[in-house]
Amino acid sequence: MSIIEDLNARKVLDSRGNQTVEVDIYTSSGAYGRAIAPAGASKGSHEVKDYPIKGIDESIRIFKEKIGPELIGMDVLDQKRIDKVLHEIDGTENFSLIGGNLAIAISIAAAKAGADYLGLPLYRYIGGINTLSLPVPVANIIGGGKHAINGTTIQEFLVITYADKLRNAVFTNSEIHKAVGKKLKDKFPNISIGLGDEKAWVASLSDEEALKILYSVIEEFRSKTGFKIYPAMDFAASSFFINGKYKYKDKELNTDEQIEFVEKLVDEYDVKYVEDPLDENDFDGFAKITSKIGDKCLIVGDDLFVTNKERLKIGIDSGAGNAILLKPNQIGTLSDFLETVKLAKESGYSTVVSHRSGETEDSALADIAVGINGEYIKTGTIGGERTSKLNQLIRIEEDLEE
Ligand code: 2PG
Ligand code: MG
Repeated sequence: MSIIEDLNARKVLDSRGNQTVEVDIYTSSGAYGRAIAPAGASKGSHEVKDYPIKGIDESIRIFKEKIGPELIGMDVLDQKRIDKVLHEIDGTENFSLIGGNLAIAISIAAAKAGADYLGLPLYRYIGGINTLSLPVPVANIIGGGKHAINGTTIQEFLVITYADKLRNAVFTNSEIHKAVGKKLKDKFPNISIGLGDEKAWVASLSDEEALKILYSVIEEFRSKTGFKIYPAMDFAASSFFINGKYKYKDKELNTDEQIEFVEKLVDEYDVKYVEDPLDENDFDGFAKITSKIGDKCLIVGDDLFVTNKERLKIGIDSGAGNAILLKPNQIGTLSDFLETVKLAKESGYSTVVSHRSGETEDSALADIAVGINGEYIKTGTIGGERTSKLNQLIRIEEDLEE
């Protein structure tokens, strides 16, 4: 047992300069855990609420008055009970009273304190002796949507590198990021090329132009490295699904046309991963696209499933998607997160643990991805808030090799 003796919650900054919650937990045995919540920009409407209507200050106030005192005396090793108490104090379906970001910061801080008490790294605490594999990094290279003004309509153009070692995949992805940046600067010599929220390149490109440039660089790196490298895309389609149509800068598509467009891109550019290609409420559309191209491509539900077990069940029953994006703060506690992971695995869905567009130096996501034997991790390519996770993965790889 390691009893919570003291805890604290404070406001700190995320990578966009927005305020977010950090929680510290101290136990009587001297164990300690700290966690910071990230923040989304293209949030799914079915996610838990990140903050109460009155905002982050209200979360902190409730923490100081109610949650903190309630958690003192509890055993940090009893993760389920701690997470249950958070639900009980909140009393809503979606953490709208206390805020999911406060809940997840407490939940992960407790797990870190538990790991510290046992003298284990967090990934080992979560995964035990069943920690067997490392996730394949999915790296954002060109972006737009809600992560960058004047970028592409599709939110993310990413790469998946299957290398001999995780660190070689991470290093290759960062070289691809540089090479794409150079191509863009050569293409637009008189315009400055910027970076979006996730440090992906932002340029005035059509979606297909972006994919074409990415693919040409991938082809170079395939022959240079001998690794299997593929393009991936997060459409975040709900963000441009307006009045029943998918609105691109140059065209408007109905659902069937959108499915055809996705299929065409998948075939022409060897795309192996497509996230949220359709609106977040369109389970039927997801089932249709999965039956058409799910044999050759991951169809990943992010806003569709929002890491929620009940929504994943609907997907499983209807054949919607074959992979799930897993973001701890979409669901609010580590216990809920782990239940969704369990269901995904039992149902043969691929697992992709993911960062948010607003991130922090907290590297717990890397440990969580390894702890659950996640197949993929989507956590950006460059930028300190992204490399904190990638560098932690490199350390874990070294640990597992010893
Ligand atoms: C996504 C995420 C992360 P956000 O849509 O997958 O890339 O974006 O955190 O803004 O929801
Ligand atoms: Mg997404």
